[in-house]
Amino acid sequence: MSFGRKRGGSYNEIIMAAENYELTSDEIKQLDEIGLLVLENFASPELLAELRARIGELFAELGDQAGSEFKQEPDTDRLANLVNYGEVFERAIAQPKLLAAVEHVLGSEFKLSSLNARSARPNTIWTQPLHCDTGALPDERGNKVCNIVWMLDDFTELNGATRYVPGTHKAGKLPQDALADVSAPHPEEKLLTGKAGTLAVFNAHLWHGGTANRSEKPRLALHSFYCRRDQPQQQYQKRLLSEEVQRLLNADLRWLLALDDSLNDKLSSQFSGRSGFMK
Ligand SMILES: O=C(O)CCC(=O)C(=O)O
Repeated sequence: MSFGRKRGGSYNEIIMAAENYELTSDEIKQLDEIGLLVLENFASPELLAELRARIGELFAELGDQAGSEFKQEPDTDRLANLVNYGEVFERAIAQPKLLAAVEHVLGSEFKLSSLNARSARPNTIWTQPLHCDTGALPDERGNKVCNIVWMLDDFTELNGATRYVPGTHKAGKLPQDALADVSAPHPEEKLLTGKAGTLAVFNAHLWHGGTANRSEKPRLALHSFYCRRDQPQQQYQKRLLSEEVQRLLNADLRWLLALDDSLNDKLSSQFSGRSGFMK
């Protein structure tokens, strides 16, 4: 890894801290071969409680406006643009071990693309189509997108756990171009189940999607989504974060959010807003 060099005139401590978290060979193997790395008990009970409490407050406070910075999804409650809504989210996006995993997927030139919460409503039949995030395929420079799914509730066989098709991050094709029905079960799909506090780092070219929540309770996840710096952010942070929030961010978070990055301004002002499956 090539951390510790100067970026835009200042050392980037976020990235330097990530360098201290070498992934194990088994973790690298999971990311490279399956396309996903599961980190059990990653979020401490305190962090989990803080995230859940703030997200609960935001759903209540924002009401119909919840998630309005992005797109609507059937049978699902969503929040978008979460860096705008509390310091706990700044901590979530800058966890060194997670950034080390993101760096493994994307290389050292990455940024936050968006931070969303997604709650699959109970007793519903909506299944997300298999998709790659933002509909992106890797190019000659490598992977473009990496998503981290934070289980803020247990993910079970019944309550809408995420499905994925191992190895498809290397398929070089989007599921909609390869499958007759992207909403149908895939013969090789696996279900990502686990306890609240477990995280899964996805090479987001992996074919994946949320399943129907057939349980009696909502199923909540946080998605911290990163992309290569030469790609548009899914949510253009400079436009969406309030002036006050931007003023309080340190240089490292400003780098991670690409707030002082003219290439990002060019890309994200024109091309942000893409989803892998929502119009
Ligand atoms: O929340 C999940 O289970 C995964 C959601 C997902 O893949 C998405 O919204 O793009």
